[in-house]
Amino acid sequence: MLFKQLFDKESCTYTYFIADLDAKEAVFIDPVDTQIDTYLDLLKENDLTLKYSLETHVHADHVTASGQLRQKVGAKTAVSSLCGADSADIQIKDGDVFEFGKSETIKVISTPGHTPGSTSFLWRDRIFTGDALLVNGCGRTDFQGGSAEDQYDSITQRLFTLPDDTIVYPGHDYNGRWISNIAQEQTSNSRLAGKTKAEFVEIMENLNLPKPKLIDMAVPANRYCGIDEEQASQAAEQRVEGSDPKRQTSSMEELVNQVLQNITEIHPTKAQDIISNSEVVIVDVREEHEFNKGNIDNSILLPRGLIEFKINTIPELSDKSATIIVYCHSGKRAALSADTLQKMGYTNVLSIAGGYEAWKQNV
Ligand SMILES: N[C@@H](CCC(=O)N[C@@H](CS)C(=O)NCC(=O)O)C(=O)O
Ligand SMILES: [Fe+2]
Repeated sequence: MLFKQLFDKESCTYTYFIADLDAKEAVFIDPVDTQIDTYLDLLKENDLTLKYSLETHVHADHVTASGQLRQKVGAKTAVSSLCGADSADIQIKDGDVFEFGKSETIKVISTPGHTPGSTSFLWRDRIFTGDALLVNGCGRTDFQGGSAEDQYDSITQRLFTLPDDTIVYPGHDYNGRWISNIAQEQTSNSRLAGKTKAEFVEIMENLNLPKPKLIDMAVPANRYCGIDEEQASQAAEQRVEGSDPKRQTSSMEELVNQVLQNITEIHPTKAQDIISNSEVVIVDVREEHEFNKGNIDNSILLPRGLIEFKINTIPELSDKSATIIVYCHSGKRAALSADTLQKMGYTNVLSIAGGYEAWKQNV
């Protein structure tokens, strides 16, 4: 095996590289776009095929190299289904298992808090915690739909229940530390050791950290795996069309089927009826290039993956009891968005069945 902990000095990000040198297969976790040449050299020098490029979350402080790794060496990109990064090949959910090499497995443990889609990966006796648990710290929870309460539960119930000597590999360190282990964090992490949930939340609410320098550029770019939006959207459409029955991770179709049980879909003519007769906020959750080609009158553009990031900047969405009608191209992204909005506390969300395509045919 070959295992490397790589460091990007600009963003203080750790990237992990795991390779089975006999089976010639490798995996990256959280690659950074500016380091792409190092990654390609590593693969070439060892004659390796890159099977997966995994993300612990949609990063706010750097752009991922996942999309480039997909384009250049054919890796499958993977990120939590809760991140709204529809262009990733694999929409990860808790409990998924990635297999590579002769018999290596990486198990997915959902650890929301820093962002709703934050994920940790367990490989052998090593846990890659992204920005959930850091060495003597943890990821901030004040943007991208973060939640200090969820962070506390993720760390104390999911990570601190791993064996004591599990090695912790963080997503960042700003003070030159590289690793830790579960016992050490449990006993000495200053934000968590011996702290109640309420004490933890108070600490997190008073961090007063400046915004990451690249956030306004990095979050939108990372929803497309760090590459050009149109190319990434095309890749996403191809992925949704052709599902792989042998895959151990969930497809977009499965996710949509699950959320359809929790949300309310309405026929386009019913939507038009509501729009003509009452006060509603119409939200188009497609991408900007799709919106620009035609949309429902008076709709607001809020792409699905930017909902948590941008919602506070939209005055029409400040009232959580407002009637909100969401739509996308064919109904899938709108269903997922309606579910997200409901989870954020919106109580009156409707999704147009069949999306803008059905709207055009019926209205
Ligand atoms: N100064 C850094 C800020 C980095 C930052 O806010 N990092 C996030 C992770 S994306 C965090 O959770 N930091 C935790 C901390 O600084 O305690 C930048 O501008 O990029
Ligand atoms: Fe982060």
